Amino acid sequence: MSSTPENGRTPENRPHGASETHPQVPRVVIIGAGIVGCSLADELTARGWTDVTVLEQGPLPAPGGSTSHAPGLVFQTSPSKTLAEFAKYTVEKFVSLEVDGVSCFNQVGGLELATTPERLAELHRRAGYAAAWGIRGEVVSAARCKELWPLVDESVVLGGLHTPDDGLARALLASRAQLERATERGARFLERHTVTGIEKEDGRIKAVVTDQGTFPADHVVSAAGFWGPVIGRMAGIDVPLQPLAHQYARTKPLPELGKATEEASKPILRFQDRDLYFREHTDRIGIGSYAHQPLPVDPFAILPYDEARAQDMEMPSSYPFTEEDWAPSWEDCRWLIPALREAEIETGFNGVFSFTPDGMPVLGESRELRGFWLAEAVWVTHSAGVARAVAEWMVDGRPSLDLHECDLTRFEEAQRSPSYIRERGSQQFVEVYDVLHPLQPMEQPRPLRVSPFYARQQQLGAHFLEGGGWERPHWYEANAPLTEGLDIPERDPWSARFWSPIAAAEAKATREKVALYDMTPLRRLEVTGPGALDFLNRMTSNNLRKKPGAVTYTLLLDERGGIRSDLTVARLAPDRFQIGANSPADLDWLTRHAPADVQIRDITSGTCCIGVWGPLARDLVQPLTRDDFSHEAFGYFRAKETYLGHVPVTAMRLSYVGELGWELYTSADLGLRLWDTLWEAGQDLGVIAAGRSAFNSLRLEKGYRAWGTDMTDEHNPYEAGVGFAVRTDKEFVGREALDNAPVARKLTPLLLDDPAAVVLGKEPVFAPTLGSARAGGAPIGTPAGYVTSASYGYTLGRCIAYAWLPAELTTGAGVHIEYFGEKIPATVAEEPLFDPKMTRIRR
Ligand code: FAD
Ligand code: THG
Repeated sequence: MSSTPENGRTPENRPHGASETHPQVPRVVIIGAGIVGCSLADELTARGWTDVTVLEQGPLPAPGGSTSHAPGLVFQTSPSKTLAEFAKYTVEKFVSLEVDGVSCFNQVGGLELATTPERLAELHRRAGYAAAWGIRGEVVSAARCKELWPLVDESVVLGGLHTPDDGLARALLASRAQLERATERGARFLERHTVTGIEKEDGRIKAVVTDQGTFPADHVVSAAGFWGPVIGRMAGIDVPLQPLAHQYARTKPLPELGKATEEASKPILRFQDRDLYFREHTDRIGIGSYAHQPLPVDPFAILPYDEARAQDMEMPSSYPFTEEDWAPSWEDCRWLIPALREAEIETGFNGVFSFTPDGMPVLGESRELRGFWLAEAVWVTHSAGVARAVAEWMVDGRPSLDLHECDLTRFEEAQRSPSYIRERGSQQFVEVYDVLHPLQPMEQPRPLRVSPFYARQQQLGAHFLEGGGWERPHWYEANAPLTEGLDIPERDPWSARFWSPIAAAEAKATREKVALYDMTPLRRLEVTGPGALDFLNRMTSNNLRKKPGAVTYTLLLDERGGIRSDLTVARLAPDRFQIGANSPADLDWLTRHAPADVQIRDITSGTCCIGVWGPLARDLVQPLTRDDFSHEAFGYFRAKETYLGHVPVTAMRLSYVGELGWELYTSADLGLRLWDTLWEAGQDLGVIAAGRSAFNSLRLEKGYRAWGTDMTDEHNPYEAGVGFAVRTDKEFVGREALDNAPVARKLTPLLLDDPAAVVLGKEPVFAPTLGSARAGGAPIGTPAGYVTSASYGYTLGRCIAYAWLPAELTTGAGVHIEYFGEKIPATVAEEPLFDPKMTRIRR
């Protein structure tokens, strides 16, 4: 078997045994021959993993899952770069696939319509995503929309987003093409094989049991679509998805379509203002609606294929059409497309597919059951991209794209309850076409997780947003009086949402006095045991071989030198470390690699943290303790276990906001007492509570990266600007890859030229083509990259935007950021933008 430590597999998680016929390749069983199962078989066999068995309960090639009736609209544009990349690959692949001379993709283009000013603005924003992720698209006039879709009533349309490379996937044809290609390479597809059980041994997958016999396997991938939870239960693994029915109908032949000969020639059409989409079916129109009430389906109650057929259902995933749910949508269709006023619906059904709590797929290998993979909750649109990523992950140990938004580990325990998954999944259905602000929190179920200071935060008028299930204060109404006299530029209505000028006052108070920040949601891991130091030193890039009391900023890299996370590691005792981490994937990654003499525990729940930061932080804390908190006795990036008043704390002298101060950790039961102790001690100093809005501004002024937003495993430390945390003179995972790490692009700080302008993140950045002639002033140029994080820098009086841009763009270079279709001038700046000499922190 070709797995080596280089591909992320330690000896303990290597697949046991190789197949008898192919001693070199592992045995893979894929459950489900929908578009995902077929694509995955193709991608795996293309990579030489040819011992692939696909088990499908229904008859091939249309086994009765979601793929069997998907109308196949592929709109590539998404706020998520990862989803956009999946979709781009799906289009690229399906365009080149054909069966009997018929292409698997009909590239008719895409058109999204606006009938309200809000939607038109949103389409400009979506055009920005398209430009940022490299998808062709432009906002066009109502007249152009009419040209593209003559049946649309031009008088109600304000404009549209035209994306010429979108189109229709022929999902069943693409399944067949990939099935056939995989079969030629050695894969077998077994129809009418219903999986009934999963056999495991020592935490590893062993075999898949079906009604036709047992199939031994080294790797099993559940590509069972909305049956995922059923397969998951057999494996003892939660699969956080909710199946919901969605209405799709076709009209009778429509004379107004003219003499249609092709299956479709007009762009696929979206009318998001009424939760509708349209496509042609030769002389008919097909219409899908998300406007109806959510119709959740119990995945455990879905009928087997033959029983469904016997009950007059076309297939298990297709429920009878409910007229009453359709009626309002039909009115909306007739409003937009007058030709439908005389038309009738010929057929319709309520088709089932998967919704997750955050709308993203669920991908990856289970840590509890090694060799058991999920590739679930995937649209046709993303299917080939997902299949490629999962195949790379299985074969090479790592996907080439950043998948953290799709990682099965991403849900916290509190986000895995059946009721959470049902509620959130249904909400995703409702919101599928809504105009969503990037900061907009979910509304239910809340509050879910709160810190011990929650009651105090409420008393101070905290405005909470939600993240990872946590209630997080963004600013406090109690600080409103501090805005008096501040010169804060007015904002446009969009960027003014989920924002308050109070954030500016909180930032100022942090720079000038002292503020308390609730850092409880910051993930904390405890690593203990005799092997802990060696283990962490091997897993991360910086030198951790320091005396107890040291805190180190360090990076978790993968074998290719990509940044999996950035951590602070505090050595609290010779064999005991506390890690400040990012996503749940950090725990997963470390646990997978940990030897037997190292224990890792997530201690986030049950503990809490307050950041006390600002020039007066020492004046606040020192009187509360007998320990010496002077700069000499308690240096920067040092940790101490001590008492503040009655409260035992672990104090760490570091600050993500770039001011003097400490992170103070204690157990949850003592949290409120800690807050009250600090609050009381700070009264004479003018202490305030400050929220994440100020926090994000202050950290960007210091240039501190946020993992997952500014940098991911697609980036190496040098291009991300965190090379200072890499010690090339020691051995660690990813070390070798760094010797040839490219730095063609860089995470680049930009300052917007206009002090009143703001952007929010994910906007495209235009730069003049390097070396091009510059006639007639500064040209806008072409999309050269995209913004990661942005925030107004209140201390600087300018909006800061970090962006991935070509490394040739050096300080002073002029660029443009597109915000709602407008090109906003910005300039490459020198970092850090604030306190480059670190005089505020190191004193
Ligand atoms: P499926 O196609 O459901 O395949 C899973 C397979 O697993 C099934 O064939 C099933 O029989 C098999 N299976 C399950 N349990 C077992 C078992 N125990 N043993 C053996 N086999 C098992 N997406 C788009 O991108 N664009 C669209 O326009 C679009 N429109 C849609 C319209 C409707 C009405 C619906 C319902 C869905 C639509 N989708 C669309 C979503 C899309 O169809 C699905 O997301 C996609 O087809 C899922 O593919 P899959 O391979 O994961 O699942
Ligand atoms: N606090 C703690 N752990 C954390 C974070 C935190 N872990 C995850 C995430 N946040 C890590 N991110 C950073 C980023 C920057 C710094 C700390 C954590 C930082 N950097 C200094 C600098 O770049 O100048 C010091 C670096 C050094 O001296 O090596 O402070 O917020 N506990």
